Amino acid sequence: MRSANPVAIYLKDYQLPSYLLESTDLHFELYEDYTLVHSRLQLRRSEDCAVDAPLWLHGEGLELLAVSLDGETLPLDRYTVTDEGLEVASVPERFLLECSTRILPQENTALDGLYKSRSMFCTQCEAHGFRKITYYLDRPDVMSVFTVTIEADKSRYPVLLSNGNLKACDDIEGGRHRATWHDPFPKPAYLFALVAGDLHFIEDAFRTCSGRDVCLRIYVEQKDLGKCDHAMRSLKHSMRWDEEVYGREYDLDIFNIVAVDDFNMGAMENKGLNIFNSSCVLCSPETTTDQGFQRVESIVAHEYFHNWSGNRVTCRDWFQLSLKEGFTVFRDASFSADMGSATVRRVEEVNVLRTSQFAEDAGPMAHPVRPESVIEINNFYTVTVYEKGAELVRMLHTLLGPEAFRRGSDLYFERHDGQAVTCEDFVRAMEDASGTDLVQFRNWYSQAGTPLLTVRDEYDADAGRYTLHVTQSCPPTPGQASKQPFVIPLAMGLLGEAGNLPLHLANAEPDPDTADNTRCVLVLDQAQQSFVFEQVKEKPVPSLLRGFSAPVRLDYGFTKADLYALMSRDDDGFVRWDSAQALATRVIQDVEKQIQGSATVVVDPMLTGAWRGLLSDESIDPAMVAEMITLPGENYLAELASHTAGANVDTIHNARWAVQAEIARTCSGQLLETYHRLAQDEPYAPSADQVAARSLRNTCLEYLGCALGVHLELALEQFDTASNMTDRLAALRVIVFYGEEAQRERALDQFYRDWRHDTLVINQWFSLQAAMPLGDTLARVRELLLHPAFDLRNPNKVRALVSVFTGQNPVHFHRVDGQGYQFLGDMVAKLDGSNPQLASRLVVPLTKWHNYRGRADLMCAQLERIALLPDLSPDVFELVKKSLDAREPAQAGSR
Ligand code: B3K
Ligand code: ZN
Repeated sequence: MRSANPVAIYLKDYQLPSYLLESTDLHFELYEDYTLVHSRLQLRRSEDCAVDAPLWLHGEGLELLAVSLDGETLPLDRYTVTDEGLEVASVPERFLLECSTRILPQENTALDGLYKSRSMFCTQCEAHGFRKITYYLDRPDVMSVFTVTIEADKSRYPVLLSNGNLKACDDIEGGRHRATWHDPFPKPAYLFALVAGDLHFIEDAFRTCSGRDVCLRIYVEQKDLGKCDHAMRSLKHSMRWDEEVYGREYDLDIFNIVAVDDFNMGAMENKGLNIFNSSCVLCSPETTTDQGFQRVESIVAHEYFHNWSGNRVTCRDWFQLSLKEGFTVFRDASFSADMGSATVRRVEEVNVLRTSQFAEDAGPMAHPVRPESVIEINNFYTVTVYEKGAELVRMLHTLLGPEAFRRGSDLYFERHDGQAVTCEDFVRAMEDASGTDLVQFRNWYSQAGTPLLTVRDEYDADAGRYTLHVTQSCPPTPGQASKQPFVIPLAMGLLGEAGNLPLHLANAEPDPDTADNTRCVLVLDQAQQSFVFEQVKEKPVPSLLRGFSAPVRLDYGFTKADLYALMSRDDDGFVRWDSAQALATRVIQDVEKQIQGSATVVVDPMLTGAWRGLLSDESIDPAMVAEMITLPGENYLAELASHTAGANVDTIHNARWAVQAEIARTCSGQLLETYHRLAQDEPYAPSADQVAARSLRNTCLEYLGCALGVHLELALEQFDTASNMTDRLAALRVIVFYGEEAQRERALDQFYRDWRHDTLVINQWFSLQAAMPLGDTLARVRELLLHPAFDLRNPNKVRALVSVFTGQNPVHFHRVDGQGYQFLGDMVAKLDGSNPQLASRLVVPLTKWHNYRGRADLMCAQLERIALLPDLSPDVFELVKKSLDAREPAQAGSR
């Protein structure tokens, strides 16, 4: 690794800012080969700061042209410029600092700061992008009122946007024009945004609860104007929902969204000017799947909700990132649950948690929801900070109840409006508003790792007494050898022969708020606890962790018969799904053992019988049936195996495949019947009913296609006749995954010819090929890198091809010859110099080396190779270093 290792910064070293900004005036002159940025910063020494404290401004990659203080050019001996910023010695208590810098947005391939996406200028400043624009106090606890003037060529860049309200616009000489924007809300620099381009918009209006009219606009390229309606509808639903559910009203007179093609993530919540990856805005039935529609709805909502949880109340420092992200993910998840099927949404969330977050928590990058040290903050926009962070807020909601939770959020917003605060402030507001002691709950913020609940039970038939013994533990994680107990809400019920039993918990008052006495929430807060239920007339099956009430793993020792009972009869939709998954997991694991022992493969008929029952039960929401009969994914099965002997990807793949084929064979009658029954002829709508029907129908199609291609003609026909992308892509997937080579190639060619004009659709075409189980997929992926539609500078394309291959095609990525790892090493080497954030995301699959039996050495060899790359970015350095450090000497070489 390079000698000057990047250093870590620590939460414990936080210090208040020495200087504050009263106002920020920026003037941008945009040209084709450079941009000039003139800043006027009105600064003031903060109260507790020493009189002789120098002023330090962040700045990276800037060419300083001029700097003056209170109108006087600063002599050279008054300031120092380094790679990281500008220091000015002996400044007065209050002063105006003016800087002019030159930057090169057209050469900015990192997509951080001001850059060009195709022909337009745009910005991305979170977390540290603003310091690449001008010298500044680029930290979230320094907030300032911004006035921004943008000047550019009028014909190339007719639209000039920044945060807040438009104050003036006029033409100037040389075919140029300028616009001035003013944002009255003080904000940290990470929420600054600028856009200049040849953009067109759709417009709508929203009347807020207090009767103010807000102008809503979505700016896109002219060709995409027809694909903005769903995003606009989603925005209006979000605005109304935040008023109704959280009492939050929008504050400016305009709200703008701009779509850009080159963007490192989904979207960014800049004040009044959200910038979106075009893949998270543009939708049409012809080009976008149901999943795509849902993604747009939830991301639009997420960014909108940040206006309160993030912008009005922001983070004191980046260690507090989950303060805004965890809370906002919880808010967007509740919104999505209200817009569609709540249980299906919950299932999707839990799949992400169990597959990605649990794996992160068990690996070298494990960190608490509020990390204590960080080398590169961009590496901490993780499933732990986002999704586990949201689970923490959800647990607070469960523990306090909806009313007290709402009092808590009201108090939080009221108390901290306009401030930069900490996770502690959030919890304290919840505590103060509810009167609940949350001291121990705070362990969730400071301790990493996924807790394990071990549950055992006893039934005394004579006494009618049922006892649950619950033990909680949490495995060690880097830097945290032992853990204190967590506060864990365990939502549960007891299932009897005829349904859920009434609960009589010994030593507990019945909860007056719940009319339903068959469910309760046990609050675990010790390493070991027992709960006694009286008047239990029959031996029940416990229905545990209902709704996934806490982000934990559960070990109870269910028999297959228990799981079958729960999946068929429990009241809780989540538990029914979870039990179906657990049953399928057991059966797949049985088959894994048979394959390993070279025994004949026998798929337990209990599973196929259960699947037949689900397919025939028209009383269940088809979307739920689809989720229930979809077998657990290979990555999830690998994550489970990592807690025992370690994953063998080939055995997992073959076992899963064998079970899928057996279901297809034994349920073909029900699958066919369901497929035909759910055909729709009304025009496409992304409505819950239609989405549910398509989801189950296409799940059936996949089963039908996988059984040796017997029913492939259904997929071929659906591919030709589909009227929407959901059905077309589902059919293409079946043809490509299970068809013969000629059928597969013909369909792929056809799809490419039909959609070559639409880059977002072609990304799906790349992804499908990257995920192909048959053939030499790696060779295909390498070839596709050279395809004219591929572009290494566009993160969407890199993710569509490379990340889908490394993340969703375990069998080919984990090839026994290590070629998959070598390929990833090559890609990281290629991308690290141009886009470190993207490169560091790509590395993640290699950091999971400890999960894969027999492959760890090969995976680590690539990590070592990457470590030796010259000028490695801090982003990639941090991941690689932490992964290699986690390798114990005894393990090296033995795997
Ligand atoms: N806040 C942004 C993420 C910024 C990522 C910077 N590397 C999007 C979001 O979570 O809403
Ligand atoms: Zn966010």
